[in-house]
Amino acid sequence: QTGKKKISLIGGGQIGGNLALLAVQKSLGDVVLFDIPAAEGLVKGKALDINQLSAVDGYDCRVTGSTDWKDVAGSDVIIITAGMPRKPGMSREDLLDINLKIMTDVASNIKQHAPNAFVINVANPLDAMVFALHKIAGLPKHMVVGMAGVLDTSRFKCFVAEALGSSIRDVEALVLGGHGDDMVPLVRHSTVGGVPLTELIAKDKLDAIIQRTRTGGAELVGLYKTGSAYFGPAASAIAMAESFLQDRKRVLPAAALLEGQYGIKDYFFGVPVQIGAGGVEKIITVELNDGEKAELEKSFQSVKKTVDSVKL
Ligand code: A3D
Repeated sequence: QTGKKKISLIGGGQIGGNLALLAVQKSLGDVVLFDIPAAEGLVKGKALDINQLSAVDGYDCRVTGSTDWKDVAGSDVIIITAGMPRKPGMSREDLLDINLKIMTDVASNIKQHAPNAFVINVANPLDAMVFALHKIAGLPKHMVVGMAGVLDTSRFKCFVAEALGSSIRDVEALVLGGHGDDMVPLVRHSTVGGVPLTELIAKDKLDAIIQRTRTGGAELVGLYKTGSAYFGPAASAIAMAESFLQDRKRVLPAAALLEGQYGIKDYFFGVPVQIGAGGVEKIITVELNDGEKAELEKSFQSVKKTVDSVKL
């Protein structure tokens, strides 16, 4: 036992390995990289590799590869990436059956071994998996959240910065809704250096950026062919973990349990939330116009359809 925070990563695949590296590089805490026994060599190998890399730049946090849930006990943060990624031609919903089985195993073990952790889910289909996680693990609603919005927003910001040739640091954007192709990039609430996006980019160009953002995941699946994005998803989940561990109170888009906000009740859905030491400390409501409301409703209906098919 050390005085450092403890971060457990459930799933030591593509995203899991990058999460471990980023957590160490940002000195967030000691890391347990957990996977099933068949992947013991993979997680022990990644742990050893990262611990050796630590000497180069002098990182003080350590990674342990493990297949024993006992090692996850006492975690401050858990990030779940256990589950199959998409292959070309697959939708996120095609992963539901297989990933729900995995989530059932993972969530019951979290309930048993680390019920006090702040848990961030990354596995797809995102909004249904975080719903199942919350139900099965029985965690308080403010301690469970799904990562999608930070990644979707960063894709949008990346395309905007590219189109304008401007620094990505000055792009502020908001993407609401489910993690699917009908997510809702809110152009009206997006700015570059405080200037509304609508004044900087022509409508047809903006529409193309919105469409590319919506299908951003599939674009990467098409390029990689054997799996889905991993650098972006890892960095995005780490931003959320960091805000919790360091009580930064950042306002980030994430899938949180809604209880009437945006007219939605008892579903996890992507909205701006404040993440601090208390977990999801606030859910922020944005005034939407009729067009935006209609788009959000369409996105919600897609999420609802998948979630309602989940039998627990
Ligand atoms: P991959 O590299 O296959 O890693 C998944 C790991 O999970 C593998 O090492 C498996 O052995 C492990 N695993 C399977 N079952 C269990 C279990 N019961 N307990 C512990 N570990 C287990 O996939 P990846 O890292 O590329 O992607 C992981 C998940 O993230 C997939 O479901 C993707 O669809 C999803 N993903 C989500 C986003 C979002 O923005 C929400 C983006 C990209 C990928």
